[in-house]
Amino acid sequence: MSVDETLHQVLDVSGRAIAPVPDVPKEDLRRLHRHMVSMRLLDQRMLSLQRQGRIGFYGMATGQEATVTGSAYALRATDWVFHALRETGVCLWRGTTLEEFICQLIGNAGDVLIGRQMPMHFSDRRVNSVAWSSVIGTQLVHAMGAAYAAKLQQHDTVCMGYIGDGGTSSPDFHAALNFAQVWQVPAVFFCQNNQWAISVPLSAQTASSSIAIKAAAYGMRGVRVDGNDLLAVIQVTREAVERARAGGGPTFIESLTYRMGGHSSSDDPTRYRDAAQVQYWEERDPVRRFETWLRSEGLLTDADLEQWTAEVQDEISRAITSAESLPAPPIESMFSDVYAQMPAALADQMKYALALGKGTHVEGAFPL
Ligand SMILES: Cc1ncc(C[n+]2csc(CCOP(=O)(O)OP(=O)(O)O)c2C)c(N)n1
Repeated sequence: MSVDETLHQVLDVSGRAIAPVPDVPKEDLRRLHRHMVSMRLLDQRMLSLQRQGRIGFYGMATGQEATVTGSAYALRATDWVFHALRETGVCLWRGTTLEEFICQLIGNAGDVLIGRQMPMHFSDRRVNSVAWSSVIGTQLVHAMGAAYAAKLQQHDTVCMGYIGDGGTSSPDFHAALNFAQVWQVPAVFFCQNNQWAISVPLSAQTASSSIAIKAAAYGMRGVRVDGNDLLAVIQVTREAVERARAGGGPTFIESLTYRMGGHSSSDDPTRYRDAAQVQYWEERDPVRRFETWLRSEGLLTDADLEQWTAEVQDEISRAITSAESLPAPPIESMFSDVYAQMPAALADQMKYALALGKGTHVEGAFPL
């Protein structure tokens, strides 16, 4: 199976089409742009909440809006997503609401994960997004396993596993790609190469000529796309997804992009990288590039942008207000979802915890 290390592009850096544009309905093109705008605004607002101490932790996808949105667009609602820190935008595209997302950042009663995950470790079963771990790379093994199950059960489901460039140095990356190709499972492995793994640059991550070339070691098809070019990402991901769905086996996609902000709200990237590099990528901004093309096609006006920005800011404000008004998850939720029938000892502990939660002293509770 071949690896194509050419960087696939549909738009050049200035937003001019240099290759055939994939078939996407006009209304979707506008929706895709609005989604990228909302991802960017959401990042700004959430980072500000974190700085005010209203949420504990946040991970931005600023600069990566096209790679996230374009890859999400290529999937069907019935497909499964195995993502990590930078792909919450995939869930939002698939129907998670802003309020649900913010509730997870707070870990309150409106959190679909009932406060059991770190902030930003979002997943949502209603949009087929699977729970993930901070341990980078593990989600690819899960994607591969679910894809294997889909194959055995003859579902026409595709499983999309996301990973970062740093994650490609993990043993799980190797295990997932190797098994997936040997068993020809309907998976797509999508690497957002944002060129930094916290403070480790790509040059210290791998000596390979690209990330895509790593597919060759597994006999897998590998492709490389300009991740700041929304249309190219849609095209390349769509091909891979449809190929997997048709029984043609997995694909490994390297989507070249750049992490404009810090690794997370706990990081200060000015301590380890050059302002000139950031400036270089600022000039390749994915949102502006797509916007320029939309305008040239007569699909976007200043008035649209103004309206969307105002609408999204308002949606975020309302979601924050509503999320912050909710209480903590109920105490019972600490005990649920473990056993089909709660064992007596656990039921006892729940009783004590409930009483303690109400401030009632319980004789003999939790002898320490
Ligand atoms: C197995 C493992 N090793 C190290 C870490 C610490 N760690 C957390 S995020 C991260 C960098 C991840 O970089 P990358 O995979 O490129 O994804 P990005 O955060 O850039 O999207 C590291 C090393 C971890 N969580 N898991």
